[in-house]
Amino acid sequence: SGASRDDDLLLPYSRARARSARDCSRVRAGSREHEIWPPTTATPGTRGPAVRTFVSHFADRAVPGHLTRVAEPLRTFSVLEPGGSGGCVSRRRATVEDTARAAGCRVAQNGGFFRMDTGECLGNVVSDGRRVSSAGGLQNAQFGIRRDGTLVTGYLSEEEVLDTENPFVQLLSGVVWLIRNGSVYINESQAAECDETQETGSFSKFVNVMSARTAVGHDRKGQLVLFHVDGQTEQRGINLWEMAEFLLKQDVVNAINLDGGGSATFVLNGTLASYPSDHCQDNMWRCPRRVSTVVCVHEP
Ligand code: M6P
Repeated sequence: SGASRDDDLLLPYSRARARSARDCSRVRAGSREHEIWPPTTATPGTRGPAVRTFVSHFADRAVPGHLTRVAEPLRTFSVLEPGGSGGCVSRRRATVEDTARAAGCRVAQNGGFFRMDTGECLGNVVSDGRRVSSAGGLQNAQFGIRRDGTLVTGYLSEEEVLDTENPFVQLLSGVVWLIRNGSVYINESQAAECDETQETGSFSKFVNVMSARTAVGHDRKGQLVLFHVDGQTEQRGINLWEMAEFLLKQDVVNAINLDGGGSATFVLNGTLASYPSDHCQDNMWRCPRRVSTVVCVHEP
């Protein structure tokens, strides 16, 4: 949202990416490209999420954010609907604080994309074993946990999402598979994914513009990793390349980009701990946007 078309022409890349019919086609059956990571048990003595606060330099800009690692995500990580159970079907929007407080999250961030005008949850949403929204096989980056604790990152057909042998207990959709098996996967994502899921502007702008950003993935120890940086579209923050580089240095093996911009929100123990870019009704102040799904780290 808020993207000016003219700005795109000033950027050093082509805005006019030819849209192939495949981008937003729906893949119902068969197998799509994705990575799986086997379940791991936490080393004894690991307690709760490890939250790190940083102010890091990205091309000389100091950008604040948080990196959170979660051991045993199967027991402590949930995708939550906005305002709790039933939020997607009723197209509810809620602040991350409201959703996180009601669920007792120790750490919470905004999650999946949504339609800014209707509040509709976009993509796949499986929340604590309940499938509450469907991507219908649309190709966007997915991150999920299966019943046995297997971490899944990448693309999934509708059939794979609906698997009953080892079903997803948590699943959400992003836009752009940032890191695949230890390598940056942004160019491939731009060629393969449906960019109608984001409202920032052209797919190139979405990838390359400075903004507040969030991501989810996992590291080489099988810990779930949440990432957040503050920003304001076109003024502050980082682009997707910078986010992927940062995550690679943190030993992240697979990660997807979640909603950013005015949606980017970090909540610690129920309290807002980020500087959102959305304006309040009084333009003097900034207010956390009411968003769609939330990624939550809670007690086992
Ligand atoms: C809307 C308002 C602004 C916000 C802008 C950009 O105009 O909500 O407060 O800054 O959108 O939002 P985003 O960075 O999420 O695209």
